[in-house]
Amino acid sequence: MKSDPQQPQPEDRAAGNGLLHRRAVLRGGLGVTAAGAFLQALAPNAARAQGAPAAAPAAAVTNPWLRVPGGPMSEYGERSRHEKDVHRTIVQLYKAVAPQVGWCGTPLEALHGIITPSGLHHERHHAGVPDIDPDKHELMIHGLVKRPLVFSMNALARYPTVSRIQFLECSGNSYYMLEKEPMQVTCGQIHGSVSCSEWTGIPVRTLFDEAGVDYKKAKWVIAEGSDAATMARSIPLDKLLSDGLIALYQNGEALRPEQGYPVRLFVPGWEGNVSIKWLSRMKLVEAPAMSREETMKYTDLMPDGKAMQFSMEMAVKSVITSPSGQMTLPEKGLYEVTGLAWSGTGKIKKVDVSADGGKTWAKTSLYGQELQHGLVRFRAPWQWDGSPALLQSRATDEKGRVQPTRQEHVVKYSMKNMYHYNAIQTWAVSPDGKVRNVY
Ligand SMILES: Nc1nc2c(c(=O)[nH]1)N[C@H]1C(S)=C(S)[C@@H](COP(=O)(O)O)O[C@H]1N2
Ligand SMILES: [Mo]
Repeated sequence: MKSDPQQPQPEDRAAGNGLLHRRAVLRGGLGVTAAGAFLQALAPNAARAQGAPAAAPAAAVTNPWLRVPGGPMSEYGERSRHEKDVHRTIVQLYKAVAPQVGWCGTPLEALHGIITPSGLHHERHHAGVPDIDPDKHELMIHGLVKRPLVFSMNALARYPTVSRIQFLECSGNSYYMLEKEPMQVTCGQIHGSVSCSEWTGIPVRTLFDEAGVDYKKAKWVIAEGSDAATMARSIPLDKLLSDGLIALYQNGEALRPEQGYPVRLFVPGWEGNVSIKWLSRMKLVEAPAMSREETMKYTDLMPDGKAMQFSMEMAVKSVITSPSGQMTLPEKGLYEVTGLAWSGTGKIKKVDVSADGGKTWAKTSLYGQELQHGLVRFRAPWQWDGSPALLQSRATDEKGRVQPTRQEHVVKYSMKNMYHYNAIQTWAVSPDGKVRNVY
């Protein structure tokens, strides 16, 4: 019997319920291979591109932008006005009394690649975004040091810098997944308190060496911001010496005010809360300060009612960003299952995806894997046959740590613990193409 070129061949299948090998889709030209035939079905205009006569006059010829000159240059660019639907969703828990307190997640479902545009970076402010004049802002390093130092922003700008592409995740990210019923919102509204930028700045070690830190005595650093919350966290000195960054720039330009302009601490792979924005001082001390943010907040409630402190490393995690919650697949056929993976404990080694709720798993191709604490983009082709599917992704890091299931996560902590949720996300696709969050 002749095989149907529209259908994937047995050797194209990577796992159950339609997951394909990437090579099956990428090899060969349009219409030549079986997978090429699916691609052609996705692009009804492909025939025109291949030289076949167009069925109707091409609309492109009558489009006004082809006949009149376009707009002028601009001094600072904006995205297309047709892209305004891509935005953060603002959450204000105390809107009436404190509208500036809250957070807004990155719309992960609308992103491509691994860099978060600065205008879509997630935000979390405890007392709003201060409007800081860099000429009046200073950074002080003091405590267990030989020479307490105060830096103007102009002085900081003269130090040697390094750049790194790294994620920043709020430890409260995904806590909506502890709701009794799965919330029916977008991927970004649940998991979007993670973003990834190219951060440029001065290694913390450079400034600590200059201040002459008493490395025998000092064990912790209290970092404080100059927003109205004067948020402060204690951070182990060793961590800051190994990769802490005094960040001045984000994606090639000065930090955005929302991200800590003119200077923030950046602590790679650790919960966002310790990356103090609007950084004004770092005090070298022997023991942690036991600030509000490390006693009543940002501790992990355990099943026995005790709370664990200083669990600042972010765990291995991933989420499928497309298809994802609130999307509708228009028809059966070929889709790319894609998403993001990250880990505070090491590089991402692999991400597997399942279309049958975890019964069978397929490998994905990874982009950004070489980055230490970057976001990794994973991709796998999926031929949806119109039947119900349960899409999942599962990340493994280089130390062999594997993302847990939701069931495994919720028994590890108290159900009231708000932090460090990293379980596998399941998106259910129903025959009408609707994608929902399910447990
Ligand atoms: N000074 C100060 N630093 C801060 C905060 C803050 O409110 N004030 N929020 C913290 C929290 S909880 C997180 S998750 C990150 C968020 O950084 P972002 O807004 O750049 O995403 O900043 C941290 N640093
Ligand atoms: Mo946070």
